[in-house]
Order: sequence, then structure tokens, then C-alpha cells
Amino acid sequence: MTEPTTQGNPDYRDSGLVFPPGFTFGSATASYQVEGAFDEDGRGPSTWDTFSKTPGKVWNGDTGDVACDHYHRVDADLDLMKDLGLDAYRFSIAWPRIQSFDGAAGSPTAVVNQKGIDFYSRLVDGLLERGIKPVATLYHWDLPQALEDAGGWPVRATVDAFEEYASIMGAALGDRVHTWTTLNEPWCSAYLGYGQGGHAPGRHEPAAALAAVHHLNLAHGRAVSALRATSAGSPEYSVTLNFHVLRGAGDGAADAVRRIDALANRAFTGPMLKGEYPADLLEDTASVTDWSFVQDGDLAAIHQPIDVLGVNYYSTATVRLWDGVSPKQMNDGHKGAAGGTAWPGSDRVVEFVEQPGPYTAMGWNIAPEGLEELLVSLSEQFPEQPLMITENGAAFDDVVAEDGSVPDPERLDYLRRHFTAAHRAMARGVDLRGYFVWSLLDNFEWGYGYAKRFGIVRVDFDTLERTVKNSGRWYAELVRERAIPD
Ligand code: IFM
Repeated sequence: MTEPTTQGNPDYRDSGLVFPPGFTFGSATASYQVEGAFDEDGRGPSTWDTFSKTPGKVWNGDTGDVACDHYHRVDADLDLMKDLGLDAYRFSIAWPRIQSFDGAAGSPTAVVNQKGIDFYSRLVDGLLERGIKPVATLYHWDLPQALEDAGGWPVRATVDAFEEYASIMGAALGDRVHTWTTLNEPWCSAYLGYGQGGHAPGRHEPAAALAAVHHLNLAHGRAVSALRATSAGSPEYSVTLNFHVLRGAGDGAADAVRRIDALANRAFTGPMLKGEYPADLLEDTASVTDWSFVQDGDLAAIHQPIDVLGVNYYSTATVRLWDGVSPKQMNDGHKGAAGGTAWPGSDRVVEFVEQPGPYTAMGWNIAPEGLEELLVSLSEQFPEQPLMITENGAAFDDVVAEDGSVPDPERLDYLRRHFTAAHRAMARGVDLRGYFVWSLLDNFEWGYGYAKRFGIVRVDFDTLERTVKNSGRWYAELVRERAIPD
């Protein structure tokens, strides 16, 4: 891959660029990553509690038991958001706080936990009091363990349970939430959770991963309908996908890209935005599953109109056809304690090639032009669909200065370049409604535990003290000026 096109381009400038009125500047977190209070006020166990407490699954044995202690520090965190001037806050709801599950494994029965609802109700009210729009995600990976014990996302009953959960949340918060997001990154839930195994529940079952893809798609569609039926206000509806921006290499590059694009991107945009699975996806995976879990009426149920499509973007990937002989490369940014494949049907066909740097602390290549390219491509594929960047940001090894400040020039530069890329996409006609920086706080970064820091606010995990990093100050200035600062 070449150096980012935003560098060395005489027409390029990265400061002073003005965003339109009404553009939403936000920041995001997720329940298991920040809340802590893992066993308080009726919260039951999730798959991530189980997974993180299984030796060898998460770096250093870290868990989300305490995380940023956001559950107890919510008021101070809300004040922090106000100080930063955020227009919107994207958070997720921990399903295991909302329903507790009883009964034998295989047939769990759910009881509503009012204390869990009360927590999110207070959060939403606290946001509104401070003039911050609540953007609520129903599912950011913390599946109640009882539902996993009954089969998890590969079984259809989980979709029924999710629909019920969506109705509960619609009735509880649908009068105040600004935007509902059904799922965060179903690619990770399905393929990393059930195929590759680097995420909870850590299974290595390629056919189950594809069944999970379908049931997550169906859960999205049925949740949109359930939320619409129960929300008393007039919220917007969305889903967040982590798109893979792909480059091809070698002979057959186009085929390698097509295969991974089908699994990673079109497996979700096809049913959600067009009401169909791509024919090539079904062909590529025919040796793994016959897709008989797709029932009559499912595609219509999945294909619900949404107000914004949430786009998560971090880096690009390069793929090529594997020759079947050389040691296989799988540098797809999702290594770790895994063992299975995230690419059912293509794992013996395609390999991922090391990306040229520079890299973030995750080892992900920094490629702002990929964001511009992705936004333009989505807008060409789905011209009527407004877009929202629901995550973009970077982990770096921050150093605290002697005066206690946190200068993080690499993160600041990363954000500047990606905001510039988004602005360029808008100048090319993309209907981009907003941008959420990942993340508000340093937090539990899944398999990497607390070793990777994405926050624009530092969290000292010994004292839980928060310190706005220089990138956070820079972002506050961007939000205030509605233009990219110098
Ligand atoms: O921390 C995650 C988040 O939970 C989902 N999107 C990617 C982020 C960085 O890995």
C-alpha cells in the first residue's frame, strides 16, 4: 500500500476545514469495557465475564470486573463529557443488567431487572440534562451467559430473546434516546466469537459462525421493528458495522478481495440494506454450511429501513490467494489466543499480507485514505443511506508527563488525519452525519485487557482517576469551533 494520499498532496490541508451545522461530534464506549460493577444490582454473568476469567484468554488475566468503574462514576463522567463539549455520547447497554436468566441450560427464562433499567435511565437523563444526545447500542458483545449455554448466536432462540430485550428497552428509554443502534460489529460477534475464538465465547466452529451471522442479522431486523413498536419518542434507528477496507495483491487479487468482502462486509449489508445474501457468499461457504437456518420471511424481517448506517473504521487490510504451500500469513489484525478461523470457506484460500506502517500500538496500519475511500464507496453502493462514523480512533502507548498531563501527539495526528479524510469524503458528496471518537476513556480492550489505550481521556487503572489527554483537548476545540484546529 502506498503512503496515505492525504500526505504530500499540494491541494491538501488538514486544519481550518469546517464541518456543516448539525454535524454530530461524539465519543463512544461500551458497557463491558467501562462499567465494572460486574455483579451489582442484579447484573448476571455475560460471556465476556466467563471468557475473561478463563486462563489464557485475555492478556495478563485482566477482566471487566472493575474496568473504569463507570457504573459508580457516571455523574463525574457525564460532567467530563459536558466539559469536552460533546454533542452526543454513544454507549451500550449490558443485556445482563436488564434481564436475569433462570431455568435449566437450554431453556432459560428471563426476569426483568428494574435496577439495571434504572441505571441506563439515569444515564440518559444525565446526558439530556447536559445537552448531549444519547446514542444507545443494544448489543456490544456481552451476551448473557445463560443464552450462550443454551446455544448462543448460532441458535434461533437467541434472536427471540433479543427481540424481547429490544422491546423492554424501547419501552423503557424510547421516549428519550436519540438514536438506537441494534448491534455493534456483528462481524466480531459471529466470526471472532464462534469461528476464530479470540473473542467470547471462544468457539472454533465455522458453520456455527455463519449461523451466528444470520441470527445476528435477523436480531438486528427484529430489534428495529420491536424498538419502533415500543419507543414513545421519535428516535432514529441504526446498526454499526466494522467494514473491512481491502486491497488485493498477487495473481487472483480480485478474487481474494471479493471473497473477504463477501464474508466481512456484504454478509451484513446484503440482508440489512438490500434484503438478500450475496450469491457468491453462499457459494464460497457451501462446503461449510447449506444456510438452511435461513427461513422464509427472514430476509424481509432483516431488511428494515434505518436512518443512519454506523461505520467503524480503523485500518486497511491486504489479501491475496494463498498458494497452499508457503507458510500462511494471517496478519488480519485479529490475532491472539484464538486457534480457529474468522474466514469460513476462505481460510484455505485467502491469506492476509502484512501491511506497511506506520502502525498504532495495536499493530494496525494507519491509513486515513481508507476512511475516505470507504465512505465514498458506501455512498456509491447505498446512495440513499446517510452514514455516521460510530468509531474511529487509535491505541498508543501514552506517557504521562511530569506535570501530570498526557501529551499524545500520535493519537492527535491520527485523529486529525482521519477527520480530514472524513471531511474530504463529504466534499465528494458523502452524506456523513457525524463522527464518534473511540474511545472516551481508556478501557478494557477485549483480548488485550488494559494493555491498549484508546481513550482521549486517560484512566489510571490503579486510582481510576481520569485525565483529559492532549488529543481530548484538541477534540474539544474541534467540537467548539466546528472546524479542524491547527
Ligand atoms: O474496543 C473496540 C470496540 O469495542 C469495538 N470496535 C473496535 C474497538 C478497538 O478495538
